[in-house]
Amino acid sequence: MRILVLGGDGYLGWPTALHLSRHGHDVAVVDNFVRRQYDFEMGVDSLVPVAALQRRVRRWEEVSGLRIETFVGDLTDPVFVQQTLQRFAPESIVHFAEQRSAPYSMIDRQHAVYTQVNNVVGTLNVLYAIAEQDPSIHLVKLGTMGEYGTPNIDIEEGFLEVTHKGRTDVLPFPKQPGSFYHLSKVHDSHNIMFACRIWGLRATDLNQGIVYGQETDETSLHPELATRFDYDGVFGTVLNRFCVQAVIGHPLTVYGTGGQTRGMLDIRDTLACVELAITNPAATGEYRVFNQFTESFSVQQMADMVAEAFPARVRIDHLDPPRVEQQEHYYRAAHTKLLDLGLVPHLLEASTIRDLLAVVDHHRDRVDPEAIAPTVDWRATSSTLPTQGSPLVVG
Ligand code: NAD
Ligand code: USQ
Repeated sequence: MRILVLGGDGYLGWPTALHLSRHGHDVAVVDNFVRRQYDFEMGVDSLVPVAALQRRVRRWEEVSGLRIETFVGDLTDPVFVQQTLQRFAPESIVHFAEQRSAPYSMIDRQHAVYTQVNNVVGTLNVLYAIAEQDPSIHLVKLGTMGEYGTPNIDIEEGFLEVTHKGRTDVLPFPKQPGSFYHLSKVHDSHNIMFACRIWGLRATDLNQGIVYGQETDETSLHPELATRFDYDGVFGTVLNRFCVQAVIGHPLTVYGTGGQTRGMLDIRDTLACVELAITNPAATGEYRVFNQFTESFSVQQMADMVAEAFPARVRIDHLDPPRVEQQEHYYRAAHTKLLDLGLVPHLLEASTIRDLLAVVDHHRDRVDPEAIAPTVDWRATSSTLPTQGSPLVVG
């Protein structure tokens, strides 16, 4: 299949592109490198060094004999999006290309607006380009489990049967997201569902949980095929951060009580899930939702697991919570649709954490301990207006 991977220079997009290429698909990647620019803006860096995209692609051709085409540009530019679809003529598009950090979106007004414009406008441009060029292209879009929030009822996969005043319907599951970033995904979901309804497009919204891990079968073939690994207070995700903290002897940073429970998955399962969605496409006009995670854990459980897997003593601190979120709550979310399609999950075991600790240990000299503390406060409402020379010159 011809597959266009949007955001193919990122943490998940790059290993997904390699995986699909190795599995016989014709792959091209799109990126505008804005993720690398956020690092410059924040003064942080990926723990694992990442080669330039052009270099990665050359190395992949050398190692595998397979070509990956690259398109450099911004999805918020509709001409670029249309031309890219015309040139590559994909059968499937996997869309990872969004600003994906909740804390980044909560820095101030400017970052909230940037996040929503980048994500919502980029996705709209993709929908229009598909509708105008070839409505049979299957869009596989990365959403998030955080769209649902933490309701006091079981979370279903996208839709809920509701009986109200004697009448019954199947409606989108209520959304209670916890950041302007997570809200951007809700807006995307509504736009995609609407486009499927009015133009007969077909799309799969992958409501993904938090990903952990760094190595995949393909990225481990050469150091220049490695994917990024974020551990800083803005882009680092919880389990990856705890592994870095353990290795450098920093107390694990549990926010509040640590009762926050989230769906999690191994990076290798992200690749498998995306491939399953592509090879079992949605029908014409169908908008479907898969909950893409394999297990759920509380933040405290994750901290305990890392502490147990680490050979030396690990201190666990409970920080004043920087986010506004429920700390003790009910959490049970359905996630059967990908299993039904054949997903065989990599579950989180002590050996998985030890493998991740080994990756971190290999790069421990690159850790900047000053990047670890959380710096973004959900309650602050700074709304500085853009000035000339504003640090946010993205997109
Ligand atoms: P990432 O930031 O590492 O990768 C995203 C890539 O998209 C980057 O390379 C960035 O440069 C590119 N990009 C962003 N805006 C763009 C634009 N306007 N035009 C072109 N390229 C653009 O993020 P990731 O961790 O790989 O996440 C990928 C997707 O998966 C995101 O949509 C994210 O919301 C979703 N997701 C991630 C996780 C996770 O734990 N990492 C969990 C659930 C969902
Ligand atoms: N947390 C801590 N300590 C830390 C870091 C995080 O206690 O040092 C807590 C947070 O308060 C939160 C939970 O851990 O309760 C998860 O935080 P996170 O930063 O790992 O994940 P989140 O902000 O939800 O975002 C990440 C990705 C995002 C994706 C989302 C999936 O960055 O792109 O959409 O996971 S989900 O959580 O299912 O919405």
